[in-house]
Amino acid sequence: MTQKPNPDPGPLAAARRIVDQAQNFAVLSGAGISAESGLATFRDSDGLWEQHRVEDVATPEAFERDPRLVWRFYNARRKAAHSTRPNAGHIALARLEELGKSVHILTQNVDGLHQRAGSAKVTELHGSAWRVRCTGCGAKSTDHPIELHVLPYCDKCSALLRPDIVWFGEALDPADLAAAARALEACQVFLVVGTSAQVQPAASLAFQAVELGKSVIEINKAPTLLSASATISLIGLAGDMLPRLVSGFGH
Ligand code: BV8
Ligand code: ZN
Repeated sequence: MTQKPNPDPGPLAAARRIVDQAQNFAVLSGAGISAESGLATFRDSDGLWEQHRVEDVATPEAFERDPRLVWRFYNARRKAAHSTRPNAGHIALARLEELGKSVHILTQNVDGLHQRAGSAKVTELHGSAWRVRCTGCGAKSTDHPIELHVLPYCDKCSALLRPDIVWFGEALDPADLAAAARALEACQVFLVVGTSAQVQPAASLAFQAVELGKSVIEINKAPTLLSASATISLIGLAGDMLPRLVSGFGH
């Protein structure tokens, strides 16, 4: 349920001052930043997909049990992401870099919209819907049609191909976690945008930022588990709040 945006410009004005004065940013983004591009989030739509909870479809067990169902799920996500475009929230984060700030995006999203908006430093903590991995030889590839033929097989070793996505119960890539730790350490401001801050270990980055004394600015259409600990919690839509936060938008 969408809460009324903060009526009082106080927190937004305070957040703008922090952003204007800082040079180094890390951003943790979740499905909520892509919602205004028309992409479903995980928990707003109560996660139902073809009568399955997402957690039941985005797991290695689900792929073992019914790879066709899982490929239909990811083909639908690829098609939806392909037919939309970055929204004002993604674009505002790319603009922050154009203003000469250092911005490292740590996204839980697999849609590729931050890169399409022009953000240069993006770590996809949960993988990418656009990358495919062979279950046999491990080869990774991105040269596939928007919707892959079901079922897709490796042209090198003929084993089954899977989305190169971190499913529930799978470990994140240690290199991505190391990059996230470096970005967290180096930043002055840690923006948390459009995430329910429930999925670990990604969500823990936001709480570590609080521990490290960073300025943690949350943007979400509703309060989350993080809101009470954030330096500033801005209630509103990412596509509306982020442009107002990044000076040079003339708001
Ligand atoms: C692992 C890829 C172990 C798939 C995803 C109990 C405690 C701690 C951990 C666990 C636990 N029980 C289970 C676990 C483990 C589990 C976990 O955290 N589960 C949760 C549900 C409790 N974690 C894992 O399994 C991780 N792996 O632990 O491995 C291990 C370790 C070593 C060795 C072997 C194994 C792997 C997690 C990654 C799973 N993959 N995605 C895919 O995308 O298809 S997670 C999935 O959830 C997406 O990445 C998504 O981004 C992410 C988080 O969800 P959000 O992005 O936050 O989206 P959500 O819908 O929840 O919220 C949207 C938010 O946006 C809301 O707050 C809403 O208010 C807001 N919003 C909406 N519209 C807007 C908006 N805000 C602003 N503007 C708007 N317009
Ligand atoms: Zn192979």
